[in-house]
Amino acid sequence: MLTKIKKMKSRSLLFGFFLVSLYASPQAIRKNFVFLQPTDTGADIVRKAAQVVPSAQQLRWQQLEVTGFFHFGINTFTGREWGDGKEDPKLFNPAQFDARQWVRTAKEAGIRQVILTAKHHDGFCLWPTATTVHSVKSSPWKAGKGDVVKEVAAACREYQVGFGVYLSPWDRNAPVYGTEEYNTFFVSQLTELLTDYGRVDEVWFDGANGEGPNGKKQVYDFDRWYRLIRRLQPAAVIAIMGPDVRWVGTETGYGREQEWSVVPVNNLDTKAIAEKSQQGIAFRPQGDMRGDDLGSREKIKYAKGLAWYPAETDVSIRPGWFFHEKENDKIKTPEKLLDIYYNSVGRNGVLLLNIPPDARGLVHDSDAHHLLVWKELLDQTFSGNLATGATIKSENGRHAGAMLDNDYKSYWTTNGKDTTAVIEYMLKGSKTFDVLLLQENIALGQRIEKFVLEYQEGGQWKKATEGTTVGYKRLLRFTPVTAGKLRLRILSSRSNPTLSAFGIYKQGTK
Ligand code: FUL
Repeated sequence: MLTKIKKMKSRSLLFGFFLVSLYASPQAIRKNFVFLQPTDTGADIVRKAAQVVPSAQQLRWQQLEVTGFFHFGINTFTGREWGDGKEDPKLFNPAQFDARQWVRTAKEAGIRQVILTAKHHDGFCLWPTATTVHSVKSSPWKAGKGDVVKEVAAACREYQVGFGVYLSPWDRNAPVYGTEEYNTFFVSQLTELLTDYGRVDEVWFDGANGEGPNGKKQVYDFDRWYRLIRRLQPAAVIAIMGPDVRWVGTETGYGREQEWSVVPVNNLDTKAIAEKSQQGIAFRPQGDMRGDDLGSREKIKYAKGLAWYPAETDVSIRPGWFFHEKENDKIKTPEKLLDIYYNSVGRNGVLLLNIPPDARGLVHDSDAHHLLVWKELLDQTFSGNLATGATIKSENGRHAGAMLDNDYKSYWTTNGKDTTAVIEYMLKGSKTFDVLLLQENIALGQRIEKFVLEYQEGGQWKKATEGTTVGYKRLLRFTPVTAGKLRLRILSSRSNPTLSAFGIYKQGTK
């Protein structure tokens, strides 16, 4: 518990510094950050907020929706969650290791990208690095000739699943940890990972550090690391202690009810941006990333700048991040995973679900089973949109059909400067449903602030559900409703609202 609290503290301290990347393309007009001026009125700020858009990497990442984590390493063999770096590499010996089974299982569960813990806090490297002997090279596994990173990367290519690496900044084994030399050591490790294994889609930097009061203090040269990543893997997003993706703030799998991808940053520095933009790297603003509300009008009104910094919701399928035999009966049920899905993906976040392979080097059967049943539950609900074929009436809007065409890029929006709208749907007959799906076209920003879904019964409009933010995806569950006529009222938006998708579904029916 104490370690957890320490960890949270150090993490939130580190979270005081979060970062914003510059838009890669120099021609791009819209950016993923904006400065606010002291002379800006409330209306100016709201307008500017609506113009902040994701970078190309951020947009691609958001559309993945469900991603996976593989926590695997020396802890898998010691039963610990945080190794101390003194473990004997000889303990590492996954006799039935099969990276293809991991990735195949993930893919079957609907996971579109996975991140491997190439090095956790214990410093043990899952690839035969030249930087230390504390690696698979010193283990009996494949007589020291194995390479977990290589096999996972190859399996990802085979199954067309994105590939990411977790490289823990905190290293309890490296003798140079706590000195400037560590930054160079870390750069060498990153360079190996980013050059020897093909395309890398995500680099995950953990904020955890449990050194305690007498522990080693390390100043991480994040700027140097980001520069390297941008140069070697320009398509990758840098997550958590990085400029592109923000930690949602908990490890429960539940995001915020109101989740804004545009959040305030309070130390945007024009000079630093001008210098660093030439090198095409990231800059480092500050702000709180853990409150209940990060981006409402109230929150952005005193900001110095705003940035697109979307939430990643990480959670483990088991109580721990690493595999422990004794937790085999504590695997999250498919129903729990479903609830997590609604509260992460359905709340404008990307789900990062951890599936820790066991000491054999395989995803355990029970985890695999829960994942597959979870996927089935999702498919049962989401494979058929009950609004398909509806006739849509939107007096002050255009391209209404785009909401139902299964093409994210096409979208409905309002005419002129209208920020509110009423959209009516005449369904193809009467339908029973209990889930609403909405998607804004975030390539144009996140705008919707308040909406209500109503249905007609006996000539009266009745409320089915309501919400605040939408963002990339919003899912809401409610008591089943049977109706043939619906209307969505957008009550407030920061600029012309957009909708790429509108869906209604009945839980548990194909
Ligand atoms: C935390 C780490 O301390 C855990 O071990 C795990 O890797 C989790 C995803 O992040 O900060």
